[in-house]
Amino acid sequence: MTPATLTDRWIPSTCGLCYGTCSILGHRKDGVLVKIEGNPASAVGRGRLCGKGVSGIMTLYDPNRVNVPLRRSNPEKGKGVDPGWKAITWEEALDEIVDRLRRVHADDPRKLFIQRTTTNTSARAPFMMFAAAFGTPNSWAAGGGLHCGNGAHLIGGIYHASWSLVPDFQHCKYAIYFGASKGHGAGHVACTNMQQAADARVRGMRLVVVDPMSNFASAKATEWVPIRPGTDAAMGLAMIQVILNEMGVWDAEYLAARTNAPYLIGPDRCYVRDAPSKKPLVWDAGRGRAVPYDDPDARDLALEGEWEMGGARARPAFALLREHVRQFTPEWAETVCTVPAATIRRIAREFATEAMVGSTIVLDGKRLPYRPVAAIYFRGAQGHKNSVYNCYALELLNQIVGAADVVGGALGFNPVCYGHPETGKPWYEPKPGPDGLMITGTWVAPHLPYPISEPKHPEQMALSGLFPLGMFGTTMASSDQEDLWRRFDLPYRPEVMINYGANSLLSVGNSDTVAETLKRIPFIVSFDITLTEFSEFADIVLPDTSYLESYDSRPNVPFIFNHPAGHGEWSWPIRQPVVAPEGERRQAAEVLVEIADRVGIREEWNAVANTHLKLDGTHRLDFKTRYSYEEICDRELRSHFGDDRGLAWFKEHGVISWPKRVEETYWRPFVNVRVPIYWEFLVEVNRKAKAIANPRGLHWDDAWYDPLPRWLPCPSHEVSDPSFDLWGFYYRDTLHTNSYTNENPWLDEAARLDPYSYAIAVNTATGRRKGLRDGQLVWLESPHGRRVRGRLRLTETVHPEGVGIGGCAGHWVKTLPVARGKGVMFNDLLEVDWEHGSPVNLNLDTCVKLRIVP
Ligand SMILES: Nc1nc2c(c(=O)[nH]1)N[C@H]1C(S)=C(S)[C@@H](COP(=O)(O)OP(=O)(O)OC[C@H]3O[C@@H](n4cnc5c(=O)[nH]c(N)nc54)[C@H](O)[C@@H]3O)O[C@H]1N2
Ligand SMILES: Nc1nc2c(c(=O)[nH]1)N[C@H]1C(S)=C(S)[C@@H](COP(=O)(O)OP(=O)(O)OC[C@H]3O[C@@H](n4cnc5c(=O)[nH]c(N)nc54)[C@H](O)[C@@H]3O)O[C@H]1N2
Ligand code: SF4
Ligand SMILES: [Mo]
Repeated sequence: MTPATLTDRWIPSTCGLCYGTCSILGHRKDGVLVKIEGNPASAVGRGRLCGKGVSGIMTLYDPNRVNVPLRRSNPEKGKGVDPGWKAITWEEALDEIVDRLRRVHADDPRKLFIQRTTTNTSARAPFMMFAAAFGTPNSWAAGGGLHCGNGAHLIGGIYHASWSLVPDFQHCKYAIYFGASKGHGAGHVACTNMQQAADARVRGMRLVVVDPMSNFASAKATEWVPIRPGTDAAMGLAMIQVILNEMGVWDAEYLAARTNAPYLIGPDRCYVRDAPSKKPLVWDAGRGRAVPYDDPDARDLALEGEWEMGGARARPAFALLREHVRQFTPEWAETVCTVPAATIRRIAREFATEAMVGSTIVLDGKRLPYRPVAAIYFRGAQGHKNSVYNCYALELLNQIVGAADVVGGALGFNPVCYGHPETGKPWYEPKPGPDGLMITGTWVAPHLPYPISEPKHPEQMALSGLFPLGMFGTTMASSDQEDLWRRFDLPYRPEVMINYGANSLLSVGNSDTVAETLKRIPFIVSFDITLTEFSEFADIVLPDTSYLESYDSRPNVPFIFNHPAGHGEWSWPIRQPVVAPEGERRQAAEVLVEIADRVGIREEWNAVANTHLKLDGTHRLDFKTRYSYEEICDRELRSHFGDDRGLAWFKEHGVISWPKRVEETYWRPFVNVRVPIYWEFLVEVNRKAKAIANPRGLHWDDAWYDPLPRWLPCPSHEVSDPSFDLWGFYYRDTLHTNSYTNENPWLDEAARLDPYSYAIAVNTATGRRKGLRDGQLVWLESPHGRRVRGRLRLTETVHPEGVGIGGCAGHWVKTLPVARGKGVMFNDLLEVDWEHGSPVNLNLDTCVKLRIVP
């Protein structure tokens, strides 16, 4: 121990036990981390930590951490097959990796496949940058995005210029959660939101939770509404029908000024356009004629009516929406989603009444729209084949009453930022794009949610060229991957895979399918902190530092990913080592810098870093020099906060904070952009994608590409064998993060004390009817013949048709002795193929029809 470490210090950093990235203080005594607490100086967490955050110390000091590079000696790969690990030196490991990568780079860079976990956000920038510098379009986050974000982030981006949304906890009076637990068991910016949700409860905010199981949000809610999995759009659409047609409530001013509701639609379902400018037309009732949507003199844009335009009839998009939803009566919805029509009607009425359309409030001396209601959706509602329509339909609830990014409404995570008062950085705001519709001011995925790119013959493993609404696709690990690739003549196959942490064996779908896809990849490198089920398939494992031993200048992926919404402060924290790394562990980002250099892509890497991290002026990297990742972090911080506030300043202070302006939090009235309540662009996307897919024999159903949302069934809703009478779904346990923390002994102990964490929850009446007992071991069987076993918990808190399974459990490797054999591996019941993916964004369907076999 050096004298420098023989100290007693609290070191500010960032939690990495889930993507919530709460700011922490690590108490280091004589070089040993003895305690983790929340950092009250940061708006991210506000000094609070969840139980997982506190337990990070056990992950850091896990005796099963990987400490040296490893090479497999057993060429045979398979689930449960011992790789025969042999320790090698870093030099040997890097030589072999670089040799492979050089060959792939020279031959076809697309043969490199990169996988990273969303759980530790520090992977995001360096691995995305490496993929871009290397020239491969093939990267994904395993179960991340595929389960939680393809639809939700797309809709969040299109409507809020944000990754996702939360209620304005400070002002909202009535929030409805559809399959989300933000501010409770999981979700984004968890710890700040938990405090804010608690304060909102004290203030009297009503919370209605629509969920097949009464989980962590429902436990604190005013009302739990049990719903059949995968049917949220049915309930959402029926609510819209009640609000628009039974109640006749909508926010005409907002819809006319900030959405495409007034755009005229012709019989071809497309915009009627102005001849010279090609701009969509609206009907100016003030002047009694059609004008381009952005005509500055237009006074009264019509939302309803019908006009003859160039020999055809044209109607405003809003009129079409109103007409479209008439078919979705609450009585119809009840047959689909099982929520009683009277309940749907009541909740719709409560929502629209509480919205107080037309009301305003004065904050910071500014008169602002006040709509204290929010419809929130996330993983539960979006994790389905019908992901896009579910989120689209639910978001329209916010849109029709004008409750988006205004006081009390549904808030995106910080889509507008005017920067630190001294530097004006970071600065971004949404801007109008094609046809006046909003383009996000900042974004973290490779492509923007809008404008939607033109479908092209796909040349990516995920076929993403053909499915421009998706982030990630099932074909990265599907059973029909080879068939689909052949159909589209994919000109290469993955040859090298680099993984950062993600455990795709557990997190994607059934592990047999995922294993088969991995076995076909000739060379796999995995950066790991412990040896997981994924590591079993690796050729080389590199010992990574954990979040408590690493640098990151942007752990919260500023700011739209994991920074609290709502009024208050901006905080930009960093992540820094709380203790020095043990053994030969090296931070993956530093290793990537070295690999990039040795492969010969230093210039590309530096160029990508300049744009990705928005380095400016003297902080830009010149192409010839090699910079350590730590130095790149320093330059990013100085670019934003000035030369006095580089990494050294942040190591000392941990976080920089400044007040939010009201125009940033409640930006909607201040930024002149529109959002689409009618997805005209889908007509063209469908036409082009279909023209490419049909000749390749891919079954194409236009119903998924309607410009207005509808409910379409998932495969689980179409199973005809009556013996499969239940719906399986999963939920996050508040005690665990995905498959990661099952190995943490404190969290495992807590989970073993919890009756539900590792069990199968079934409704008591359903269980009794089947003659099942609480605590009994049973098999769950899918219509595809997949089976998992677990212990039953009979409870009133699950939908009578539901089978609720906590977390992402079921580890089998000996190197995870705490996690091994715990919990139920729900994903082993899921198919991963074209049929079980969304034909719009390739999201995976995560509900499955089941039967219980004692
Ligand atoms: N049944 C079920 N399936 C799910 C989910 C679920 O809740 N239940 N959730 C879904 C969702 S939304 C997501 S995002 C995915 C998540 O799926 P994954 O991305 O696979 O995430 P985790 O299961 O959390 O596994 C994270 C892995 O990263 C490793 N890790 C953690 N920190 C570090 C680090 O600093 N360095 C390195 N090298 N490795 C590290 C951990 O050891 C762990 O193995 O799973 C999806 N699948
Ligand atoms: N404690 C904890 N926190 C986490 C994570 C974690 O693993 N553990 N993971 C992080 C990640 S990667 C993500 S993506 C977020 C996800 O955060 P959430 O969106 O909150 O994730 P879930 O708990 O998977 O799903 C929310 C609810 O949806 C319900 N649900 C399932 N199917 C349906 C359905 O068809 N319709 C409706 N209405 N509800 C349904 C579930 O029962 C659950 O209560 O959390 C993040 N935070
Ligand atoms: S919510 Fe996530 S980031 Fe925050 S303390 Fe808990 S585990 Fe850490
Ligand atoms: Mo996720």
